[in-house]
Amino acid sequence: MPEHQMTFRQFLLNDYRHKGIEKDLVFLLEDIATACRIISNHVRSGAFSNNLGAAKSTNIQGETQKQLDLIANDEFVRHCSNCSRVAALVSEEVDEVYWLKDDPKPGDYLVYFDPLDGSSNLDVNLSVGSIFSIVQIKTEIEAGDADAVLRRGMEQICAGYAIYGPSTALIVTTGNGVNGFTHQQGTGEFRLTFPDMTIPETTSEFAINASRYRLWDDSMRKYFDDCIAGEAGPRGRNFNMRWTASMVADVHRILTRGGLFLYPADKGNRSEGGKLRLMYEANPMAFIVEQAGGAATDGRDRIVEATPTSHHQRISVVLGSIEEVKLLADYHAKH
Ligand code: P6P
Repeated sequence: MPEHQMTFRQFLLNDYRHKGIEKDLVFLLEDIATACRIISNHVRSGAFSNNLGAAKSTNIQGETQKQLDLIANDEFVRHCSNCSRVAALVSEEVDEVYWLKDDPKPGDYLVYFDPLDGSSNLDVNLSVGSIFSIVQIKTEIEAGDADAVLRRGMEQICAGYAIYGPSTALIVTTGNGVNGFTHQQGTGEFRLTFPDMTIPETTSEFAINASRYRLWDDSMRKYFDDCIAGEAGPRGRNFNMRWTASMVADVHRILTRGGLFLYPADKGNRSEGGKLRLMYEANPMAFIVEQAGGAATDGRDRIVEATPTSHHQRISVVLGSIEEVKLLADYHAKH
């Protein structure tokens, strides 16, 4: 079978044999892929099961939860619980850390996830996704110790996302580059369709919620103004802008054709540290982007080096084509 038709399991077993990933990680990733298949089905049939609307609850972020947020969360919990190595789960949709067993050796995998990212796009039929991150703990931890899950992004052994768009795709890194698999109707397999994804070093496309311009710092405004000034301006070329309000979709576009994604802390969200969450949005996407040859910072420092103080903490996010990430840091230093 040509390499590009390789199934997710064949690819993972190849990495197990030749890249040293653990067999338990292969099984866990297959379970996560199954959860994503099921979530994809729920998303695509949401209109028939009246699932696109709001649940009667809010999450710790104060966001009204969609019914599908809760359904997706349950699928991740159910499938990650199959793996005896998983000690705890951290979900955007659940306030507390979810310890899978209360015994002295709870396991050495931690899984962090946003089960349905961008779910505000569900009722307008735009792409949404699931984001996950897996850390392997190298020290003994105690079940129930909430601080035990405060691990830096550098400790990740795996990160990925599923995008529920015109097709359902699964993008994964285990530290050996980034590979994308498309869900094949009929067989139900995720097949390798985007091998060795890399982000072009330069770009003329950025993604930001420009309605927050009035809240940005001067350096962020100057960078934005110079980009939209086009070829007559200081950048000497025209820029394009995209914003989908779904991080998974924006990051997937950047992985596919380059670009810069920005969600800076601003006067409107700085008291909380920004909008996007470190453990289950910024860290996994930063690991993926760096593995694809891009860069991911908080505007200055690498996101994966950030030391977490709470499992729902937020952070500024700038990620994508490495030259543009570096240039923005220069703007911050100068303005
Ligand atoms: P805004 C979705 O709620 C999310 O967490 C990311 O997926 C997305 O990039 C961002 O927030 C959108 O934020 O302020 O534009 O709605």
